[in-house]
Amino acid sequence: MSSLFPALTAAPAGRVALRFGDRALTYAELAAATGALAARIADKGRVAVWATPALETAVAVVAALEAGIAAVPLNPKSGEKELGHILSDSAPSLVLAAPGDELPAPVSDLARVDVDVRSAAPATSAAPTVHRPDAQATEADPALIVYTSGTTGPPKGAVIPRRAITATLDALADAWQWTGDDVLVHGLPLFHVHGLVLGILGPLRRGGSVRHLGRFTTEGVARELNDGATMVFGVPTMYHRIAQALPEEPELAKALGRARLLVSGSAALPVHDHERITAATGQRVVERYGMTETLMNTSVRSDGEPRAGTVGVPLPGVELRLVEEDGTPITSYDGETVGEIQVRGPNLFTEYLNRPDATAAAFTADGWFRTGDMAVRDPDGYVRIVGRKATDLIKSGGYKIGAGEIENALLEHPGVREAAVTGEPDADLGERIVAWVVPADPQSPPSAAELADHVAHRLAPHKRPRTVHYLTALPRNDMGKIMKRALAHD
Ligand code: MCA
Ligand code: AMP
Repeated sequence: MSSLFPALTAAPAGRVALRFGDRALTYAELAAATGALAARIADKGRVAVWATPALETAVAVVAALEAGIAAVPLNPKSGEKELGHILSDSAPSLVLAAPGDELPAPVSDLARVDVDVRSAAPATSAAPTVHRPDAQATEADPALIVYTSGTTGPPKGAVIPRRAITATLDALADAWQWTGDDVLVHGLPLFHVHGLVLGILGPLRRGGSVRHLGRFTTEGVARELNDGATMVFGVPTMYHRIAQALPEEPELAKALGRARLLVSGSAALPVHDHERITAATGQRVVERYGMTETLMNTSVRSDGEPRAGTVGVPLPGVELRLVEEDGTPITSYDGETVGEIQVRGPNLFTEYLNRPDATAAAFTADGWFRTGDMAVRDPDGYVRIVGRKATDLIKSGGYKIGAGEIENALLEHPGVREAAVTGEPDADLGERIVAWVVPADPQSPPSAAELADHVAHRLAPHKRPRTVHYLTALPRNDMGKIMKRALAHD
């Protein structure tokens, strides 16, 4: 079986693989660091990674993959409840973290291995010969377990096999003519597929470079594009911020004009933002469509016709169909008939960890994965996503957030008697989280800031409600079910 990262031994040893701020690793240095760490953890089963936006996270994940074991990336901003769930569900043997990183409970209860990014080999020497046990791993073995929200309950761990990573990255290389000459810039978090698989493992599989901004800024994007970066990956909120900044930052327009490829994903990029960016820079942003469970399914190809508002065509190796409510495949390509997207292919996850019920529900009897995304197909096969089946899934800043999870957290606040959560359109975030709360004591309701903090600290900051409405009762139907549509239109 071929290595996930042939470039670790084949790329010119002095080529820069990773750069985070003023810290960088060449391929030779990366091979030395990951080789040493892989040898240390090869018999450790499954490991957690404290996924800060830092060199150590990239080294830790590559080392785990080189060792042929699975990595569970942890959001360092997750609260105790969320981390507790992920750790008890995935049961890692240890956590990989940067030296000096303070780990909160319950992560601090795990055995810890510090990631040393400066193991041995000098920068200019050829890549060292290190025992690379991933030669033993099979394509079906788990590579990553990435936690993703559902409509209700705590997040589920999507088990992503090695095969899915190679299949998706190689299909994207074909669609985007992505090579080792590309230098990618982004500021995405490293505990989700977008930032980690596409944004770090992608360039490393190609033998190219990635420059991570630590945190996204328009200035950072402009600086890197002016200094040789060729590609940008971002969520729509980042492109919206770019579109907003363009009138005031002529340097940004020039820098974007230099890029080979601008890619947006994780949520729909509004046509207005597409148009503003194209008008100011002459560039067209390319959209691709994926999911934690499926990695990438479709993309506008860099050699194809760019079309704002579509996510392009199925990637090589991906089978995609639209189905009616009753599962009947839709055969027309008329740009009008709406159906649920179902996909099949080597890019898919294998299961939700410890959740055979949820895994079974996610697939049809003949192996198609039900995405829950609703779409139409243009006559030439371009897919347009028009909505989602579940209104209880909110996409905010590109993060998928289940309403039920936030409702449960709100109900755990002593000042809350009843709670419902909805998503509302937001120009910056796509959707913002709105909480509808019946306070336990109407005379002294908990403040909106207190409830936001409560959710941020239990779950994660991006799951906090941005708006809180106070009600005397939630609208319910005869069955006692909360009528969220009535809420949203109040
Ligand atoms: C504010 N903050 C708080 C609170 N209020 N912290 C704790 N408690 C509070 N009450 C902090 C935040 O932690 C953050 O800290 C800062 O204030 C700003 O918060 P926020 O407004 O939420 O963040 P933002 O800067 O506006 O974030 C926008 C963003 C972000 C950068 C676009 O949403 C983002 O990185 N999105 C990417 C999501 C993503 O990668 N999704 C991929 C999954 P600080 O400033 O220190 O951070 S989808 C996927 O993988 C599939 C496969 C796909 O298709 O891609
Ligand atoms: P996640 O579960 O966080 O990986 O998010 C996956 C979901 O993000 C998909 O099911 C889609 O709803 C959405 N998504 C990803 N990329 C796009 C895109 N380019 N356009 C519209 N929605 C997208």
